Amino acid sequence: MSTVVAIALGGNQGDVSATFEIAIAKIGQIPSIQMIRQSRNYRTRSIGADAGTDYINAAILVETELTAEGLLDRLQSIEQEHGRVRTVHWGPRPLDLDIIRFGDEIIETQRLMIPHPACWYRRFVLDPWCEIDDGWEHPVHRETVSQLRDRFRKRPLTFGFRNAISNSDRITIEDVAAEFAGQFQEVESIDADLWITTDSHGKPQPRTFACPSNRKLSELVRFLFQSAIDEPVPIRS
Ligand code: A4P
Ligand code: MG
Repeated sequence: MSTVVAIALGGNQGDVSATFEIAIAKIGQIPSIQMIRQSRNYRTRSIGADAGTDYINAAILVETELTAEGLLDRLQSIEQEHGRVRTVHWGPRPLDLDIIRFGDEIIETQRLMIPHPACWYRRFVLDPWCEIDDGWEHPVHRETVSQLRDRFRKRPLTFGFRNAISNSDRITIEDVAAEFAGQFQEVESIDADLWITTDSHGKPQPRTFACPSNRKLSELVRFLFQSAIDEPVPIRS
């Protein structure tokens, strides 16, 4: 049985476009993988405190007879061949290969979270993904890839905070409004484009970002907003 899989590529060290070309060729040469489509490469502003210089991001769509874990093993060995040394979380890297979708499966194990938990709000993932798989519906958020992406193109975006402001690591709506002036508007209504909450119980809700209790809220909120609004720029080849 074969499964349609979307893979996100990212990198910000070395000649990333050349690395992508080699990595994509290697993925295509795995006997149980057939390449379907490849997006353009995009230049994207680096997200994360220690993330380093600009990234290049892209996405591919493949079909495979492998299991999700089997595919992850192969992708991780390709990452390692390109000199990935895991030091800082969200740190600079020559090549990052994330499985963003594995058929319609929802997988939550120690090694794998599928669909990728950040895929629905990061423009550097959504824009390339949209080019190759726009009509696929996210099984949790119940919106297609292009619907997820298009919501973040609106200006101003509307957002709501739930419980997040009482967290000991305080970030206020005023802080966010000052930092992202003109791009966001706070609303009380449930129809906000993006919700931030510290309730991480229960199933993830559409458009809601639940901050894990072990992460620094103010930092995560900044990264979240930045990755939701930063416009990726396609690179002409
Ligand atoms: N893992 C769990 N789920 C998956 C999945 N769906 N696909 C596990 C792949 N791996 C998955 O990943 C850590 C572990 O995640 C793996 O061992 C695997 O078992 P990692 O790649 O070693 O760690 P990481 O990349 O440092 O962490 P993470 O959370 O994956 O970082 P992100 O979220 O990938 O963010 N800015 C721009 N502009 N563009 C980027 O691409 N990327 C990052 C990294 C930061 N800033 C960026 C970009
Ligand atoms: Mg990764």
